[in-house]
Amino acid sequence: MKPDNYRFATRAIRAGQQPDPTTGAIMTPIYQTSTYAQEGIGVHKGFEYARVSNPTRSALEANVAALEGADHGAAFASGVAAIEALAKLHSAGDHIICGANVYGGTDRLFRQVLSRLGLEFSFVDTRDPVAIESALRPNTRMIFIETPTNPLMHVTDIAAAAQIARRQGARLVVDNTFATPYFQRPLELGADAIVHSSTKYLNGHSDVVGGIVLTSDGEIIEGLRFLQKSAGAVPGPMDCWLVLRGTKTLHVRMAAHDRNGRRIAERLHQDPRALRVFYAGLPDHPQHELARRQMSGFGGMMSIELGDRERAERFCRATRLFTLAESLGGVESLVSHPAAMTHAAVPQAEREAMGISEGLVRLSVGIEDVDDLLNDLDQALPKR
Ligand code: P1T
Repeated sequence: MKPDNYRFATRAIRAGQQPDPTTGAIMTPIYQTSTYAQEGIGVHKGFEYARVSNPTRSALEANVAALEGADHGAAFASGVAAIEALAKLHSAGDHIICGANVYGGTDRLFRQVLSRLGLEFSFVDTRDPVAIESALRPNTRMIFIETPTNPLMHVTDIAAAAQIARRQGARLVVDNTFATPYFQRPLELGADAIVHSSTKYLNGHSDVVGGIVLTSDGEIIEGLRFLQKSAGAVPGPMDCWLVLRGTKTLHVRMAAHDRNGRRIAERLHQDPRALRVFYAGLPDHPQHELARRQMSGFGGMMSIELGDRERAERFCRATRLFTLAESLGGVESLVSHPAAMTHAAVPQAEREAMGISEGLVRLSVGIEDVDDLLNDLDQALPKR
């Protein structure tokens, strides 16, 4: 199929997948093989060794590329492996601007691993395009943003960041894990590449760790394919197959996450026990208008400020449906404490300065019955 001719739901279910040429199997087989027979030296069917390529992985890459409106996809063994590969397109002495608030593991990778290898990083509040502009150096090669951010739901103007990147001759990379292509398509706003932790909404069932990069830039995809082959952080075929099964219902799940997310954010917003609710869909979110412009929905991620660690702990102990766990984006609802869990690796001063406090808890609203979720939050919120 030519995916461009179809709308989102059709692409989610069909793009990248043809009936298996040998059997007619409708579902892409799990090509659980490490290697492929060759007819003669250098004569093969396009597959030589599974680190380099695998048909199940190729199907997933084509599927998610079609959802993001990209020409190419490159799948990795985890979200952070995908982000590492993007950074490794660059060399010692190159400078990368990273959003001040990103997933704690991204922050740790940049600060504690890649800085040691000579890449230079600046962490900048990318909500303000002027701050991005001021952080530019002659050697700036990449601007890396998350929007909305984990866990504070900060929103960056993707089109404005893309213009700055273009003027500089740098690449804009957007981590689109929270919004997914169902609600936000950064390439259409000028980004050069998109990265996902496919562990989250793309897979949607909390049974895989994976990452994927989508791009229409020939140089970027060539570099990523070289890194898949040379550094080898590739996903196994079973995991690719599970994500491919997940993307078939992405549109259905995201619409349900969004419905539940809006209801819950609105209810929490009216509840004095939640001191602040961070959700881009609330009219009092400082960047609500921008979020409405560049996103078509707000999904199921939000954070709430409960005041102090003791209240946060009481809340996390008291929820019955919202399970205390790392990760997000599955059909089941989860709660987490960013300061102690997902963002523990971020230097404490920076964490506190941006508002990842000891009283902050993050909700990944699932697609259970919303009244059950509302009741669970109501019984768990600590009295003031
Ligand atoms: O966990 P992994 O698949 O390696 O993905 C890393 C990652 C990248 N980008 C964003 C926005 C993320 O949220 C994550 C992973 N986040 C969690 C595990 C979490 O609980 O926030």
